[in-house]
Amino acid sequence: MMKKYLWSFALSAIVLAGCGKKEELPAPVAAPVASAPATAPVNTEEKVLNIYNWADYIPDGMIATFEKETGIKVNYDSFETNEALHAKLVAGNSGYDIVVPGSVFAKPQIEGGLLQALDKSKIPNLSNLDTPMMATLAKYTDPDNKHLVPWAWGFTTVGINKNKVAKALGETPMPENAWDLVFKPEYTSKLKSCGIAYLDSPTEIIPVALHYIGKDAYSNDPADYKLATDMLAKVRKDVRIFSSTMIDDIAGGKACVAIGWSGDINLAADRAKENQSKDEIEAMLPNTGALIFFDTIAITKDARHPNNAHAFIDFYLRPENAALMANEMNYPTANKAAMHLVNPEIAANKTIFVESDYLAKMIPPSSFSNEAREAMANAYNSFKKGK
Ligand code: SPD
Repeated sequence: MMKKYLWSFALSAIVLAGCGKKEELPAPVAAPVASAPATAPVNTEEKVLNIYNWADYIPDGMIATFEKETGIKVNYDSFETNEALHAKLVAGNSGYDIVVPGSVFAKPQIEGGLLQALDKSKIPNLSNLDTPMMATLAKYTDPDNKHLVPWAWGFTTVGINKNKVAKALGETPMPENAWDLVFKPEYTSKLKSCGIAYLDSPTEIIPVALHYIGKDAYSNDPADYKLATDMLAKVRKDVRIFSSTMIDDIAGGKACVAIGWSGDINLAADRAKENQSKDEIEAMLPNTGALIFFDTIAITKDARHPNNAHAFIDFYLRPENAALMANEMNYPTANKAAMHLVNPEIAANKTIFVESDYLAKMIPPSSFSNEAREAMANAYNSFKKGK
């Protein structure tokens, strides 16, 4: 228990440190209103809730439990990239009440008025969240925690099928830096035979490429994107797949190495075991660090069912539901009250709940200006087309 507390505090400290602050104690988070009014207002909304979340991010049965308990019918759709969600929000009238942007995009979405402030009196379970993590989110993404509640966090890294990679590399030993496997021609030229997959998103690939070449992963300078794509161009011919479905790509044998998300790579590992495959799949901890992300629940500005949305957020923040997400989806939760319900096997997995020594090497999330994202998309598209 104590170890887990230290872990969450360490994450907050790392994120603060990465943002140029030294050992500063997190600002206290405003206490959520925990008690319901004497007479709770009646929810007169139609009993519908439209949710748009990342693929493979919710345990089976969680929606059915919510529907049974509340009588609210949930329409649940999924997306694969922050860009896809962002485009829907910018276009307006998405029809979604709840969305789950990565914090990199949530910040400009808040600033652009695309998300509404939460009514904290309707979310008493906010008090279950880890205070230092909420302070971090407040400081760098969502001042006063007005709009966002963490769904989960994780990191972008390299996932491998160990046996296939070893076979394809032959005499060449594994590199010290796992990013070499996807960015260095010496390795990609060998691994192309068993399949290299990249996430299909400018804001996923350019930041890890920037980090690899020693630049700020969250640089807003288009000149840095040019340096990143110059590096990427050298391995472009070796990349077989651009997709955000690394679970299928790796577990299904289409790729032996992928740039992907920690939890999804661990899900691919679980799937291989379920299928009694000999393949051993592993989320790597590159010695130069990996990129941390936070995915956050928010209510859209034009949500037609905001009361139902608040009810779902409060439901998700129950310790048993947050723990179920961690246990089944392999992503750490920011719900401190859920930590004692996380399976020991998941809590002990160092590629899910990474140790504080490795956390110190990780790159904390930040965000990009709208102009930078546009420049990044252009650079990425040229790279992808091989131009
Ligand atoms: N299967 C759920 C994947 C969630 C990934 N979110 C990643 C955001 C990183 N930029």
